[in-house]
Amino acid sequence: MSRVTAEARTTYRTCPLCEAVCGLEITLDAEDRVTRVRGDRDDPFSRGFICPKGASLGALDADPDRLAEPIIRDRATDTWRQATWAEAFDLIAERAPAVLDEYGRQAAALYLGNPNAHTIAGALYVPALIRALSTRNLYSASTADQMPKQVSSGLMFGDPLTVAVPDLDRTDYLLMLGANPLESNGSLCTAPDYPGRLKALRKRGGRLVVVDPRRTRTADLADEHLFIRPGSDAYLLFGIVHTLFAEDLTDIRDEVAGLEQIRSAAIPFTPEAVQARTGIPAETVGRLARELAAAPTAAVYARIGTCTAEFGTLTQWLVDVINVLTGNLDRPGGAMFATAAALGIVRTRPFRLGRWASRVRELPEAMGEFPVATLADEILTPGEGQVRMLVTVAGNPVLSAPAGARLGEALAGLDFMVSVDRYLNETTRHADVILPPPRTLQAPHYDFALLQFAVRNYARYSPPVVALPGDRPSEPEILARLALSLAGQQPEAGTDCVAAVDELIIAGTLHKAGLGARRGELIGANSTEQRIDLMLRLGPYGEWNPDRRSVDIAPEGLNLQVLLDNPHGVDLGALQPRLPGVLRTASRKVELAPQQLLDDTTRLLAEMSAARPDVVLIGRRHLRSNNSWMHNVPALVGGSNTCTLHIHPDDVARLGLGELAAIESASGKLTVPVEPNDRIMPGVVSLPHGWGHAGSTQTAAREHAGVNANALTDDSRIDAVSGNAVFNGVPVTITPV
Ligand SMILES: Nc1nc2c(c(=O)[nH]1)N[C@H]1C(S)=C(S)[C@@H](COP(=O)(O)OP(=O)(O)OC[C@H]3O[C@@H](n4cnc5c(=O)[nH]c(N)nc54)[C@H](O)[C@@H]3O)O[C@H]1N2
Ligand SMILES: Nc1nc2c(c(=O)[nH]1)N[C@H]1C(S)=C(S)[C@@H](COP(=O)(O)OP(=O)(O)OC[C@H]3O[C@@H](n4cnc5c(=O)[nH]c(N)nc54)[C@H](O)[C@@H]3O)O[C@H]1N2
Ligand code: SF4
Ligand SMILES: [Mo]
Repeated sequence: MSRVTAEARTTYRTCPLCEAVCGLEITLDAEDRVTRVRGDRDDPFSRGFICPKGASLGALDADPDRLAEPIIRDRATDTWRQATWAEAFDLIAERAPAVLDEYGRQAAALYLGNPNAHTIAGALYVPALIRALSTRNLYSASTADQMPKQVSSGLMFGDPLTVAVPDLDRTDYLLMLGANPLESNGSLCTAPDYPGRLKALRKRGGRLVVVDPRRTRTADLADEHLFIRPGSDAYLLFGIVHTLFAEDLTDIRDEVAGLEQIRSAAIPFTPEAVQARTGIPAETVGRLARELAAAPTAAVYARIGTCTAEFGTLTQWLVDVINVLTGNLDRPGGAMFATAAALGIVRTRPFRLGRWASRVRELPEAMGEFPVATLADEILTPGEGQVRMLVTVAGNPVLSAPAGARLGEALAGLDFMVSVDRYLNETTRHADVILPPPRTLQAPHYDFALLQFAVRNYARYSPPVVALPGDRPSEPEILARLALSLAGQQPEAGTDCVAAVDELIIAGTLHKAGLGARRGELIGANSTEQRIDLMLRLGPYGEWNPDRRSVDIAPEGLNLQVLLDNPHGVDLGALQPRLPGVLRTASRKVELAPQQLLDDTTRLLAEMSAARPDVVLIGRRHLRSNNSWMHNVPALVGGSNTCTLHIHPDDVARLGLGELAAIESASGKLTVPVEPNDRIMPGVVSLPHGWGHAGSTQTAAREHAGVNANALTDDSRIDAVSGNAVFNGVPVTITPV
């Protein structure tokens, strides 16, 4: 396969495919085709680590089914044709204003998918699109993912982006719940080579405890694995909190508010009381509390399995409550806050939740968004403010949102829909126009979002590897022109829409910093790079920051030139304590007992002894998967990466199942291949999400179609505090087929 020509070249850049931000070494041939991808051994953070997805970046890039040009759908015949960029934007400029004029601004909705967290377009240019739409109907994958963590962090620390991560490389004890980094490579904990870091933890004498309804590959690596009934992590954690108080094991080092309230809230949750709900023996709960308190340093970390559950926000809160009570918040080896190099959003006022509510179900906004679990309601329910037009950017909510099948039906009834996406898929097939971004290698890369959650401070900028032809819009330009077109406007010929957006922001930021005169000093090949330069200069290590944290790599302060000179990335040191400076709460203390969370504990208590369903559904991830959109790479699908129902052999026998089973929930019914698996708890079954490609135009994906697990999840069940979707613990009945 690999064809090395005289003009072959090797370049380096960050992998954009998951949160691990690995450095890649990419070899291209003379025609700019990828011939080899390896881990970048000179990256100080990832040190050569790579996974099968990163290694397939070339195959993904070469995918013949990836859209190269815009396509437009004829609604009457439901057929697609290629279009020019001008045609595509003209159509949007004609159709969108008509919908908005007739029904008002709230008739427009925007859905932002997961890859926005991995692109410069998502970080720097989506905000302009949001402003242009000026609708409250904003939705994203965040409410199918980590919103509970952001809400709990917002309420405890005052800023939803101030998220504590386990100090993986230094901790002596890690209690991990609902995460499987051996498959996912980590989440809200940016740590390339997570598996290697866990092995190192054990090698230096540390202890790893994994809590999961499945004995995962991560559990195999642990000192101890505990099965837990889906959706019950808040009970387990409350049992630990209870024990810490009852046995006088607390060691609080931070300035906190609400200590007495959390102490009394924990009283009913004795280890004995929570045992039946969690399935974890009372002695074990007590022992975990004692171990956490006794370890020289310890961290509790809980991820998606615990977020996408009914008490997701309470669980995330209790994680940090335990980190505080055991003296581990903000200390080396505990749970710490990263210091990302680029200037982020400067929050001056404390985070607030529920500043407005959704129209149909009156669900509270969080971080300016409504829960994706109510997007279908807003489209399907008539009345003033009904959503009639949708823009999606890098998302596939028909496969990723709860009750996704219902959402798909809702999309079919929209008046107008535009998608910015690489593929024609289960969601974008409902669009009128699809605007595809260029090749990944044609875009610059910087991880604005993920480096805020890193286990080591680090920065890396990757310029485009392959030049973009002059007439081909970049994704930032697509977003900027889309923003104009939605308002019925067209840029004048020759206008650089991206530069126009950047100029406003650069000027505003310089003005606020009192540096208006220094515009000319910013470096960079274009306005995007100049913006990054500015964010680095004003950031915590920045050349223009008088209080900067000094680092060896840039004694005069960080700027874009330093990153250009260090294409493998720069190490900015181990995490450092940041309290109390990082706090944005009104009290300027860590809030241990925010009222909105205390209120939800009443419900938690009431549910403790509620009758439990016989069988519940959870999800799972596979190392070679990436939500819904990498199933068209032949090397990644098949084998163990298939859409089967994992079910305990005892349940197979009890339910009399053969090769296929019918699985039914309150939302839908599917027929699935049965895969007996003794690594899952009896009474729990697992189906991965992101499948259901029957009828897809993507050749390989269609051959490995699978079913849409989110046809079974229920959009009426959410985490009450954050509005997050509930994917785990869905009651189902299973019958032989
Ligand atoms: N290979 C691969 N990597 C990925 C992705 C992918 O699709 N494939 N997706 C990326 C994305 S978008 C994200 S957000 C991250 C997620 O990263 P992780 O949070 O590590 O996600 P998962 O691997 O799904 O692990 C979740 C675990 O929670 C368990 N679980 C389910 N219900 C419960 C419960 O009620 N309690 C407890 N304690 N555990 C439970 C599941 O069995 C599963 O093992 O992964 C990212 N990385
Ligand atoms: N049942 C169940 N459902 C889940 C989960 C679960 O664990 N269980 N996990 C949830 C989680 S954590 C997440 S994050 C969501 C993900 O939900 P989504 O973000 O809605 O889904 P993805 O499958 O990640 O879709 C990404 C889309 O972006 C496109 N894309 C890829 N790269 C780019 C790019 O550079 N630019 C543009 N414009 N488009 C691009 C892809 O073609 C694809 O259509 O799913 C959630 N859904
Ligand atoms: S672990 Fe994530 S970032 Fe690293 S190579 Fe794999 S997909 Fe890319
Ligand atoms: Mo996610």
